[in-house]
Amino acid sequence: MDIAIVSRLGKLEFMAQALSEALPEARFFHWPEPEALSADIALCWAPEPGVLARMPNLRLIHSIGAGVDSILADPHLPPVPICRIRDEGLARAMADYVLWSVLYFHRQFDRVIVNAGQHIWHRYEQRAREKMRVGIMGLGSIGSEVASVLSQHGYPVSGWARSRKDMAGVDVYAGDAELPNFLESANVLVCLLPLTAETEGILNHRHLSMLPEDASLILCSRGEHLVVEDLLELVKSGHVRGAILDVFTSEPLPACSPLWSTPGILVTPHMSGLAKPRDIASQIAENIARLERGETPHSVIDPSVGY
Ligand code: OXD
Repeated sequence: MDIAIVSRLGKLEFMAQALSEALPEARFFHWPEPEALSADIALCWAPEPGVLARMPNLRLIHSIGAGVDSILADPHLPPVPICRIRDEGLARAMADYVLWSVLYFHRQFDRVIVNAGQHIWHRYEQRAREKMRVGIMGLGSIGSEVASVLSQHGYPVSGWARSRKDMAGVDVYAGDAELPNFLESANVLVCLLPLTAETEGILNHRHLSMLPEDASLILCSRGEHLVVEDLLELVKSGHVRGAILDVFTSEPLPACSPLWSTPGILVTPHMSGLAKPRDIASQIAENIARLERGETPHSVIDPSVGY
């Protein structure tokens, strides 16, 4: 079995290393080595468009992350299944990140940190947890975990998804028609949507202005969801209180980006959830074994919806 690792980020040695323990007989090639083009399986992160179409033996494309947007951006994909990573550890880590971020705004650490820098002792009134409604955009495996952790911590939680779902303890809104009502009630908006043509730029002036006064944003899906200038304008005008941003259209975020220095905005380095290479490798190995047995691999995505 020949496995190609195809990424514009260069050689992902850690992936070959983790997988060779699980698949000792496999041979690994890193695109652009010419042998990579004859591989049966492609493990991808941001592949160069057109490369996968040049692999005649390809039977499976596997993302090495939870997202597949960087694969689906290739307009010439061959007709083989595309799988993603679905990792409980990653979902739990993202839930921790979001919980911390919600507490940061709820308990006003954003303001206290600014005051501390100026040696100001000021005790803010404590806002009741019940009055901090958290609105989660995207109720897939990660969004559902985040919703359940926040609800267990006593926060009122709403969720918004393309289609309706039933989730205990979560007020679910669905589709474009219900987006305004969802946004109007969210004191903290958390974006965990997959990146698709429909969701790109969804965090724009129109939608962010629907949030109540003093609401905050937590973004840990993709940078392309956010229209940065619109957020900057709404934070400067005070309509949006602040934001914690973990993902950006260009990563690392360039030093000249105004996001680094705008008061109220905290930048973190795409750290909200990192799956362990060993866990990624064991899911990929399991999917390859299923393919060999003629079974459908786990976590196959639907390219027509984008996740
Ligand atoms: C992922 C990510 O998609 O880390 O796994 O963004």
